[in-house]
Amino acid sequence: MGTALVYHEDMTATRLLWDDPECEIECPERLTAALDGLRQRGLQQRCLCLTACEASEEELGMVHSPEYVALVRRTQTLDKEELQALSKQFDAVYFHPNTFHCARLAVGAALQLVDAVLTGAVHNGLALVRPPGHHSQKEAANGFCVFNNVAIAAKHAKQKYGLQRILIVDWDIHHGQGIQYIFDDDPSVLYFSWHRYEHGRFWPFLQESDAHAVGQGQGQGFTVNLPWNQVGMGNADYLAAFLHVLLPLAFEFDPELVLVSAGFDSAIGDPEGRMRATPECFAHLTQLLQVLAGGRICAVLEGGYHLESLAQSVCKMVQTLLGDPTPPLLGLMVPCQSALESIQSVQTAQAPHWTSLQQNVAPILGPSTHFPEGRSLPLLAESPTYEAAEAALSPLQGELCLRPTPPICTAVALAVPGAALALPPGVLLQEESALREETEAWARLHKSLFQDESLVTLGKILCLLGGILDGQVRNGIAVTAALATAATVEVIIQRCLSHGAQRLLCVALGQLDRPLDLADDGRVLWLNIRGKEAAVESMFHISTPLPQESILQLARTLAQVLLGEAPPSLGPFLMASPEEIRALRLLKTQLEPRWKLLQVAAPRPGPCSPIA
Ligand code: X5A
Ligand code: ZN
Repeated sequence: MGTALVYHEDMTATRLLWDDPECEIECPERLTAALDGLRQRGLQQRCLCLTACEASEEELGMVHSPEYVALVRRTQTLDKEELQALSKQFDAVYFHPNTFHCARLAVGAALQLVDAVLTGAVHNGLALVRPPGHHSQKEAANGFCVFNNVAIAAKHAKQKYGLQRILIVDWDIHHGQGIQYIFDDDPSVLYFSWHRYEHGRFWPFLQESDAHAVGQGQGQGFTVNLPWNQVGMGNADYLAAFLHVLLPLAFEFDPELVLVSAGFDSAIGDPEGRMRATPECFAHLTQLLQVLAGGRICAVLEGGYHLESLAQSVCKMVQTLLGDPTPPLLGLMVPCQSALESIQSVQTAQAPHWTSLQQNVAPILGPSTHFPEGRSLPLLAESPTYEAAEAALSPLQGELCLRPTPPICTAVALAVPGAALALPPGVLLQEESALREETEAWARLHKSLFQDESLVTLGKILCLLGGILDGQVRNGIAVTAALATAATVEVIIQRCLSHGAQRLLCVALGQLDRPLDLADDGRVLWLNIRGKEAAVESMFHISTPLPQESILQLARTLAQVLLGEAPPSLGPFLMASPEEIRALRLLKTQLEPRWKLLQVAAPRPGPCSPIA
């Protein structure tokens, strides 16, 4: 069992009892919609389902004051008018006679999930809870939140398991100011939050939600705020934030556990967020986090108010936690100007605290940078609707999303007897070969290089490739004699293209020349990691320096990761050498005009604009 799902149906037992347009969106149907979605797609059945238990008052006490806990406990016996009067004392909160029970279940669910992951019962998991938690503070309910589920879970992981570094990723569209306050001066908890901000004009209207708030005292640099100053942020903007802010810091921090404040009001269709990231984006965000902390991810539901969008996003996340391949992402991967400005503001604020940001591999863009046609700017666009996004799904996209996960994960074509590669258990050893005539036909492209043994090798590889192209096998490894490698790679590429592949990424480790007659039509992106030098032959033909690591070690790690294991931690963060930094900077400068996700810095409009 790999993934836990923690839930209790009693958490649907709290709801708004009076008229309040601000609070009515936090309704019981949120949980049932998410759960029904998981059930209908057969995902719930694949999880280890745990029934939540109430957290104890002692556990609540790790974050909240006894007086506040007593206040919430007393709401159990209040009548409607008293509940309404008490609710008014807080910002965007409602109480119900069942609030105390539900809120304790929500905390309990988060704690059980942490226990399941840290005892090794599961790799990761999701707690589906109400009420949410990330706005809640030591002595205050706030923004539909009563107890701070994720903050208590982090304290629990520190106290009970002695963890020293916990990463909290808050992708809810609101700022989890409650979590920020609780860990403000604590360097053992790195809190990352992005949120709709609009220069302070969006709820909860706090100065301390801006990028300059980085934590206090020892905790400086361990609060990371990324304010979105426009609505309409999409897949490319979210990915850019992860790639250029969160992941560099996370690798440098090297967490032992990742907690996700998983709010899905940051997805398309949500009335609160008004953003446009599609549900598939959450599969990718999850996958990017899976490389951290040995894959120990505990996600806890926060917001998410468009029932269908919420259900779909939850499903995409759970599917990824279960290890299914990520679905393709919709839309051009071009971050918008406002997103780039926000990202730069965090980088500037955090640079004093993080080595990975000081390297500043990012070139500062000149004002000539333009946006390609076809990307409407969020400001000009009307609020995107969920229905419009669904309609925009191309038939191909639909087909790709529906394609079932291949029955076989990793296959190995072993052509070198006693190959040095110690194969991890669980791989399928490929015995079959492609038909002899077919193999010979492909080999004829490279007559001189395929003889006897290498022809047998090629047959095995073609068979493996066939399995992948037919959807029977998810990925594979072929171990071949060095001599035929270049020609083999070329045949593989041609075979994929003739199958109808639109885009292929070839990553070549070590000295391997790109096949000469490869059409430079953008279908093949050739990335060679080799030697010391960096070179951009074309926008689709790139060489980068090879880090000091043995190829065999890399091959073994690669095999493990292909099988779905979490990659090993990289250990203490090492500053790249000046040589490597120079090489990477060169690559970025040259590649950026074509590859927009490399952009990290927005042109700064200043008093002295550069003269052309
Ligand atoms: C958990 C969460 C939002 C509160 C919005 C109040 N709270 N306008 O999404
Ligand atoms: Zn929210």
